[in-house]
Amino acid sequence: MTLSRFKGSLVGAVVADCMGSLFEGISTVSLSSVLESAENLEKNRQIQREHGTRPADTYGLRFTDDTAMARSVAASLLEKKSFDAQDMAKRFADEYYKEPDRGYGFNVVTVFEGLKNPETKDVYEPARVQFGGSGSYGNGGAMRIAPASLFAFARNKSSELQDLVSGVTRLTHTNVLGVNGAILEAFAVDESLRLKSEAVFDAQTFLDSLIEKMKGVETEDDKKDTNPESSHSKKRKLDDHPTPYIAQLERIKHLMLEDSLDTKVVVEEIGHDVSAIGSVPTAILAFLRAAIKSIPGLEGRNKFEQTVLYAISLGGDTDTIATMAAAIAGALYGVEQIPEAWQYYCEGVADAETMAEGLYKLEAL
Ligand code: F2R
Ligand code: MG
Ligand code: MG
Ligand code: MG
Repeated sequence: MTLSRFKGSLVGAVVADCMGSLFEGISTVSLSSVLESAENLEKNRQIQREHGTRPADTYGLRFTDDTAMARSVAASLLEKKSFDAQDMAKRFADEYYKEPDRGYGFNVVTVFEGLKNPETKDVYEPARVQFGGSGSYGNGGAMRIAPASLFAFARNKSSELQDLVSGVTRLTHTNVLGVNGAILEAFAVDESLRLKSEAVFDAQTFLDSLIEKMKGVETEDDKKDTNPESSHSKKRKLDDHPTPYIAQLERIKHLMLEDSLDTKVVVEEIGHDVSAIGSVPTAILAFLRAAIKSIPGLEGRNKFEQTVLYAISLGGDTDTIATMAAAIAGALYGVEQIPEAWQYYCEGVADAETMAEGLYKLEAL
């Protein structure tokens, strides 16, 4: 296991969040517009290198809530060298109050208010009472979870990853769909790290391993409450499905192999919204599709670049789907595949590298 793959995961997640944020909330996104935004960064970087100046029209891309929260997860795990719910909850809330304009989910801010309230004794309470007690099923747990996979991997504690992820996620998201989405994303990053090299990657095996692991997760808690009014999951008839994430992964098994795959089909069958069930599987599909096929229009781009650009082109919750896909892809391909221009113009890259280094250096227990 190389340091490059730890950096690939965290730096990858940051650049994908920054680049994806330009399209967040746009339902139909053309691949050419995504490509153009990447080419702009690359051209500007070229000019900047040649002339030693920053072109006037060049802006730096800001990271969003996805990265803000991932940084808190990493910082807390690094400082405490174990999971400390109080410390992590405090970091989430402090970070939000320091920079509330990072594009947070509309309801999760109520959790931060609860966490700031001195009357709150149990840090899990504010999240538990969200949405009339059913808890959030948003993708805010999954979008920030990659550092937990790296932490568990470095500590040689991957057997405890599920519990760690559940603890980190339930600080803001207690709905079973929110929690299990974060667990699936964390498993996917772990699975990537575990591969000896890109050369031995097999999409079918990767997916089968995730399905096997999710069987242990979803069959345990299939009777727990999910919100019956969820329009996101109703669309895909997943509300009464006993194992909704496994159902999504089974769909991906077929979709990833299609000769040509229409974005509309991906959106209808898998989703691209802010729910975890409608975005974590989408991120996994983007990673797998780019790994096994050359994405039309992206020929000549490496696998990491194809993953990110394709993920953004699926539209909807683009920053989050891209950041989750990139965390998985970067953990396999390494930081060398992330274009220098992307790293140069995206905020938070240097910190992501430092955090990846810190996690990598943690001693195995
Ligand atoms: N919020 C956004 N994007 C929109 C605004 C961004 C724009 N750039 C701006 O600055 O204004 N993006 C971020 O939010 C997503 C993660 O959200 P998270 O952390 O899961 O938040 P929340 O509020 O808990 O859930 C999101 C929404 O899902 C629906 N929902 C969740 N659980 C529900 C339940 N049990 N019943 C009914 N609805 C439920 C609600 O609509 C929530 O508001 C990421 O995309 C991140 O990038
Ligand atoms: Mg498209
Ligand atoms: Mg965001
Ligand atoms: Mg988002």
